[in-house]
Amino acid sequence: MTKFYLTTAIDYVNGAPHIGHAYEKIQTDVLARHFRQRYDDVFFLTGTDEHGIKIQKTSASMGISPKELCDTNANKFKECWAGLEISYDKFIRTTDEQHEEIVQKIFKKLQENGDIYKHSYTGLYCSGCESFLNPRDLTEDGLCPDHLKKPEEVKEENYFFKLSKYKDRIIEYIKNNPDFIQPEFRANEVLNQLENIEDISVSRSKDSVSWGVPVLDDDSQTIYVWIDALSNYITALGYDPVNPNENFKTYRPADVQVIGQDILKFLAIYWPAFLMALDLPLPKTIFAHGWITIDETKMSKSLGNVIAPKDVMEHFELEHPDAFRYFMMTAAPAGRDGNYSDNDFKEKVNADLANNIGNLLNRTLNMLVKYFDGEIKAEFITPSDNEIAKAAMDTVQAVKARFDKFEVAEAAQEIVNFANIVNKYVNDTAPWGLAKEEKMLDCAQVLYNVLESMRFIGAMLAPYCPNICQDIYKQLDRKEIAVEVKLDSLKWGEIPVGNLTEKEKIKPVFLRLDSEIAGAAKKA
Ligand code: ME8
Repeated sequence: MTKFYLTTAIDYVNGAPHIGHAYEKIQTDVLARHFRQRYDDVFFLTGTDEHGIKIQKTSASMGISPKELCDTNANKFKECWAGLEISYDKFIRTTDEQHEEIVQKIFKKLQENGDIYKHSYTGLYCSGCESFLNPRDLTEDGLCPDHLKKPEEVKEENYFFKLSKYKDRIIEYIKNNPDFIQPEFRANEVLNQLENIEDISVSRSKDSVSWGVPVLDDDSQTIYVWIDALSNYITALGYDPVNPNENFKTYRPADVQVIGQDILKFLAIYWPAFLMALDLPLPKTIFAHGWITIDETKMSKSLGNVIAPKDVMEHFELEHPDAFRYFMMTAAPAGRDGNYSDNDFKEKVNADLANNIGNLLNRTLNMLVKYFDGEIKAEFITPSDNEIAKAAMDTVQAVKARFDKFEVAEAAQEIVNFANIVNKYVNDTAPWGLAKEEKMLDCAQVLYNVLESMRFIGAMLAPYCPNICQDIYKQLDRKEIAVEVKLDSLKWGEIPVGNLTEKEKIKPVFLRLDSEIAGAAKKA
């Protein structure tokens, strides 16, 4: 049995989901759907991070309880993921009773192991980061560099975790495991941060933060939100420091944990240290994706430029999320920043999904009907060592290699490159010309090559565009579900002899988005 366990960051519920959150969840979903096409047992975890000072303050300013705010917003995230067809296996909320209980036990175990001690402390706390900041990391004006807000001076007696004790082991682990931090260029950043690492405060007094998990046997202290949040990756599998659970053993450690680069320190330093302290194996890869901007501007409530996925879906009157999923996944190379604009979105999906892939299928099916009554004969079936078949098989290997490095945009580009090759092949061989010259067998074999190529494309692209690819499969009269096709089972020459289609059945799998559609949606 091959297993694959992937996770996302869990989102703070002090606001509603936007396309930055969506970028990460779609990316992890595409990975999950791809690896389901390769492995026996894939477990995909996502959820929401519901404790801490930000939620306490936001709910207070709205005059509702923190739990009410969490329930309302956790539902917004769930609805948003449903609309984007995020195929998670479990959605964890850090307010789940079982999670809270295990977080307390984890904290207790760290205390018993001597990794946690009490200490009086004065520090600068940024509620945006939910973290103490080092004075040397502030801007010249004394602001948090990420949130541009003045951190609050906090004087408290807190529990501290001996992070410094694990520093050398983490450095060694990063150096010995080049796959641990991906993309690789992020590893140096983490190694630099590790140079200055000190013990960290892992609780706050209940008077300052009441919305959180209380320390067992000391409810004057609330467990630090990052211990609480990071633990979700093991509590969701049923980890219990006292009673081990089989399900936990099946999936641990995570194969890839997808997060934004802004929280890399927490995942690549704090999290491994906690796991080492609990004597648990470290995840194989932490993958840090880049930042998504809108029209080249950082999204912010104050600028009023925050876009939710449903804004895009409604604006373009999309029937399903495929085009949006596809665009987001191609918006940036692995680990780099990306941008959304209505115009780029429209151009990209029109070029790749409508023109390149959709038209290729459509015109080929129309020629099959026109010249051969929509029927495949035995002599049309081409050998698997022809150039197009070889390019198709090579593309499957290239896509798999890209996914092994979590290069989702690059994998999509491999598929598009293959579609380009097939388009060029059609233009070069000109099957309509062959038909005119009455070279009917040559013409039929070109069409067969294209249809087989489309079957390969449908399977490889399905993790990005499950609906469009299912339509491709329907057009090809396939009985299987495109997104469930096992990539290693893809063999050339499987479109069978017989009637494949007829005029009335041919439909475009993706209609070009044009400004009229967008305009009409706007007016409505
Ligand atoms: O950080 N572009 O929650 P969060 C790309 N609760 N990614 C973005 C983004 C953008 N514009 N905005 C946010 C937290 N993200 C913690 C995580 S994990 C144990 C706890 C990403 O709601 C961000 O990088 O602020 C993070 O990975 C995720 O969305 C949740 O962000």
